[in-house]
Amino acid sequence: STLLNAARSTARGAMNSESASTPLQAAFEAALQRELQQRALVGAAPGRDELMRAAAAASRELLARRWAQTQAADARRGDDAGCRRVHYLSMEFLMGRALSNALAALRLDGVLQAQLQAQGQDLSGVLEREPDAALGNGGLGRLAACFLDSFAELGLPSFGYGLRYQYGMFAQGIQDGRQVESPDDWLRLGNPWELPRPELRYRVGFGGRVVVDATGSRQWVPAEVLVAQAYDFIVPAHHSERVSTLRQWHAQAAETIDFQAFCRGDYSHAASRQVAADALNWVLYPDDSTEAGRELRLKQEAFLVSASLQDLIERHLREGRPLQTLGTLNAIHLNDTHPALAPAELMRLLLDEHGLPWDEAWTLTRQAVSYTNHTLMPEALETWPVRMFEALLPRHLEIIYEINHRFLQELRQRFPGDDGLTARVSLIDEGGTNGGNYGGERRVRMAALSIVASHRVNGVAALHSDLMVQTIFADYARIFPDRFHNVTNGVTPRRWLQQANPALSAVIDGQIGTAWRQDLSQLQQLSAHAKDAGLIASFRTVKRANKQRLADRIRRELGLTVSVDSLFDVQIKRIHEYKRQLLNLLHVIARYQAIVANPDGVDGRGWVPRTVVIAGKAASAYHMAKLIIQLAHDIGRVVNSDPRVGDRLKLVFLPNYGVSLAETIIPAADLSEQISTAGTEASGTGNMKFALNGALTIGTWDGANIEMAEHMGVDQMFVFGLRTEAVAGLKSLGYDPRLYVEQNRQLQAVIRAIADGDFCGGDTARYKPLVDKLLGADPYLLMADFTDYVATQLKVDAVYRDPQAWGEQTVRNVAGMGWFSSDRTIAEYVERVWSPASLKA
Ligand code: NBG
Repeated sequence: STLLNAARSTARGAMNSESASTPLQAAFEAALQRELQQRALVGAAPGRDELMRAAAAASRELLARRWAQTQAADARRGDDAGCRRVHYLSMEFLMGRALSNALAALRLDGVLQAQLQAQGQDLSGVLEREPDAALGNGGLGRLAACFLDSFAELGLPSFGYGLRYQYGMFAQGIQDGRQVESPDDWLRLGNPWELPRPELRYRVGFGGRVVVDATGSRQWVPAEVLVAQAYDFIVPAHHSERVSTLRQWHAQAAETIDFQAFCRGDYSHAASRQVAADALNWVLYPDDSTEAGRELRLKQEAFLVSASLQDLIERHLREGRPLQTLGTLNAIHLNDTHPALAPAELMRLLLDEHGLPWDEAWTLTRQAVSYTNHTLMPEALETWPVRMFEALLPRHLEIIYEINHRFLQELRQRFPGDDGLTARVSLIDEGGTNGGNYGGERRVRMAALSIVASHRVNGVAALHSDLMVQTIFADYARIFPDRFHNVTNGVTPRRWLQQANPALSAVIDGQIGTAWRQDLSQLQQLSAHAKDAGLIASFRTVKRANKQRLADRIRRELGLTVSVDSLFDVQIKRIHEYKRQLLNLLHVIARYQAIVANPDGVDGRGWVPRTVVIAGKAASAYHMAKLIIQLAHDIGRVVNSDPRVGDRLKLVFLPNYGVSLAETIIPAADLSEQISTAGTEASGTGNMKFALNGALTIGTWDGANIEMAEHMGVDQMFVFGLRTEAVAGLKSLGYDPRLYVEQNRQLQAVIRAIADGDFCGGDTARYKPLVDKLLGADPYLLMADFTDYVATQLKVDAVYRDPQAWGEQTVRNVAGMGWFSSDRTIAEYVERVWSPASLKA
């Protein structure tokens, strides 16, 4: 793509002048000294926390200059730059740590390391003091963070827009094998990365009523007004001096104190507005793929949308551009439906604040807005009660009604007599049919609003995009055939290979040079060397060191010793029934029983030793998911202490999964578990990170696993299980899980062990809900896929026994991952969704 090429040639220029980085180093050293002095710590021995914050502040200072340059360059860019300025609206950005990324981008890691050595500290110990910015739940939020990295790398004029949550994703503790949640107070010591922007403030209203004046024009008079204040989080490019911006909104009361009440001594009343505003900043809703049906959540969404769009319009006008070019020069992207109020708010601003007529406002809105869907789970499709809109967003509701009226009117002309269609696609669910359990309440369908108001809608992997138009959005796809596209997800190679796995990166550099860091497709060159014993040996040496690091951590945290000679078999992601961590556990039990019955292996060749590692959080109200975590702990306790088993099998649950933990686990994995029921995982991005780090995948024909298999060669992956059509076919025939259990004695023994409480001292009640569900409905077809899964695990063992074969396959996996860079993903978004040309198509 032109954008990719342009970015790469700028970077070549920047990289050639490597010696010019000396002033940068000097500036960094000076800034670091100043920071330490300001903390009055020079002379005394500063602790690792102070060093971390001083280093962060010093790098931020350098990045702030790049920020100013980037902004100035974007403001000067011509209207025909070939790309619109992108505004990526997301309720989640799962950034993780920033310091090591900033240092790598500035090429200052060595400088800091030297400085720290002088203080008797090591770099990694200091880097680890930084708390994760965990302002997201899982894949959707981490994808947004990878996109910011690629925005910078590709030099795309852009803003990420999000909320500055006081508490991010909860911290997961384990007590007696059960998940306990505690708040994640990540801002406790401040955030060295953010630049407060006190001059950027916008008013956001809630409640009140709509008044009509003598001319018939409508104005919203909100009952409550909050102020959104901006904080900028800077994300650096690695191969140029560009940075991208994540602008996060913080809510404040318009008048923070009721002074009359204060003077009366009524302090709680005096503070009440501030308290109400703070509720919006409070917490990230910790739900993944489920609807968070709370008024506060709707207010958070409206707040994000309104502040971001006011900021966009302000900038557009400040740059001297007429409102009429708003849509051709700006893209507003909805990361799932959470910011789906954007089209309604944009219409309101254009109609009520800027006086545009409806048709013109609608054209601009449709040009600007695009939407990515991230899940097919019907229960995750956001809808809000009309009643809640009436109370909080009365003017937005009027606008949504009007959009709907015009949309349905057009439909009645195009498809006369098809009342079923209009009821199905209406922006308003009249009878609460969505999910069926809302007691007949009328609701606004946010996905419908997103589709109708967008010029582009996309899914996140080929299969998902196909299923999207065949299932949940089939009616809309018939109505708007040109609107739907696919853009397969990707991950940033900077964080997920270069930083997470410096040793493997060095091996790759040695084989093919360093260009892959910027152009991941270069990895393809490795396939010519896949049989090279020297390369395979280097891959293995690196893997072993990474496994040792993880083993050390497991011993430190859990007091458990695992062997680095064992195959590290890893599943890390949110705990969800469709992701089937339970299927993984069933295999662990089956293997355990087989080891006990045949300690020397079924064929007398012994067992390939395995360490099964699981990590992930369960939504706090998701009972089944929490039960799965508990089962993993119960099984682990029994298996790990059984002297008959020894190193042949260990089961480890690492608590408090997050970005930083993933950066340690992924480089150490031999096997990546991507085992969702076919047709349920929209894409997955963990699957990509593992393969990029030389783990082989055992996986279903689902999400982006399919495209990975196509790129590396399907023989390079361990594929098992029913495919999407077979899943659908089985369900439509009336799936009976018991039939599968009856046919498989191994499966019977596994289920019996759980039901009899073999792992929890004979407590037969504990896992009854879980067993009942498996034998009753088993909606994710674990029973149907069990046999093939276990057989495929044996194939994994067979290849692992042959180090040359395994090694060759790991090289081919890495070589095949070049396409899965988020740089490629963003280049495709530019071409298909955000380019001015996409408006003409
Ligand atoms: C998730 C999907 C993943 C996908 C990410 C990023 C939601 C709603 N969806 O499969 O489950 O990789 O989005 O697209 O979190």
